[in-house]
Formats: sequence, structure tokens, C-alpha cells
Amino acid sequence: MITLFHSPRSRSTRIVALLKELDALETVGIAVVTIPRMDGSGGRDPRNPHPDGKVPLLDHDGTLVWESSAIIQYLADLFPQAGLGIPVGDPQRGPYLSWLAWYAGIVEPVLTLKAIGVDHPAVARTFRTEAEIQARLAGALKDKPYLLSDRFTATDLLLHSPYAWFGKPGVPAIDAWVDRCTDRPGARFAAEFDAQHAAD
Ligand SMILES: N[C@@H](CCC(=O)N[C@@H](CS)C(=O)NCC(=O)O)C(=O)O
Repeated sequence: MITLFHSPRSRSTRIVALLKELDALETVGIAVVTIPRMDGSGGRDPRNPHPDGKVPLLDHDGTLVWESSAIIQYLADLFPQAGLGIPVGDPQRGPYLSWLAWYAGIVEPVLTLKAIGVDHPAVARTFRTEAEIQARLAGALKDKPYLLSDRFTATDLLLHSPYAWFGKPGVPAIDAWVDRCTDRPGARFAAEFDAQHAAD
């Protein structure tokens, strides 16, 4: 049995979108749980087995997978027929894994610290800056509609997600890519799912 622990309008929303893109909603159940929210609402949910009480979390027959980038890679590998992952042996596998890891190691800390107003030279020195992140993304999108090729992959689903949340950055190549990624069955399904479950 596979279960996604999800809280509406959170980082797990992108995993709900992924399940739709993978055509995996029949196989993977979604357990809606609460989390403590920045505004003081919500709270840790005892039904959520995540060691930190966070979402997303995937439980596959009792084995836990945590961190969005790992969950996305795990599910894309589990449902290869959807073509959202890049298989071992494909020359694009390296860039594919690198974009997913770069999100977790660089993009999320930089954008989160920026959003909460932390500005320190050591942060820029260690992780680089939001401007450098945008330059990397815009560079990759200069000559193609998605990060790896003409095809939407799990990298696009993960990497565009902060801009779907915080808003587009005003960089034409990135803004157009975010529009392409949000105008997809997965993103539309996840938005509807969250609207229905937000009050739960
Ligand atoms: N890097 C993690 C971040 C997970 C995370 O912080 N999730 C938030 C929701 S957006 C959460 O569960 N917060 C509740 C808490 O911190 O207790 C991932 O992408 O999976």
C-alpha cells in the first residue's frame, strides 16, 4: 500500500500534482493531515508518521520516503510509463538528478531565507543568490520550453513550484515556463483537490 501524507496548500501539493501526472491516483492513496501553519493555525497531526511531523511524506508498505525531491524521484521511477522521470542509462539522467538535488540543496534554502527576510553574506557565499538561481533557470530555458528538453519532466514539476507559490519572478523565460507548468492537468487537479480539502 502506498500513501501520500498531504496537507492542502503546502509543499505536498506538488506531490498531489505529480500523482495526477503519473496517473497514479488509483494506486497511491492521499491522507490529508494537519501541520502547524505560519499564522499559528493547524498543528502537528498524530496520524502523520513523518519524524518531524511535516508533509510531504510517502509511506510505501511501511517504508517512509521524505523530502519532496526524493519523493518525486521515487514516484517517477515507480511509474515509469508516464515518462516524467529519466531512466538509468539515459544521458539526461545526470542533469535530471542534478536539478532535483539542486532544488533541495540550493533553491529551497535560498528562496525560504529570502521570504523570511534573512540576508547574510554567508548565505549568498554558501548557497548563492536568488538572482543566480534565476540566471541558471533562464539559461536552461533559453532554447527549450522545459529544463531538460521539449518534454515536461519531474524536474519542471519541482523547480517551478516555488514560483507557483510565491509568484512569477518577472523574467520572461521563467514566467512563460511557470505558466506552461501551471497550465497542466496535474497542477489543475491539485488546486481543485486542495480547494475541496482545505477546510478539513
Ligand atoms: N524540504 C522539505 C520541506 C517540508 C516542509 O517544511 N513542509 C512544510 C509544509 S510546506 C511542513 O510540513 N511544515 C510543518 C512543520 O514544519 O511542522 C520538502 O520539500 O519535503
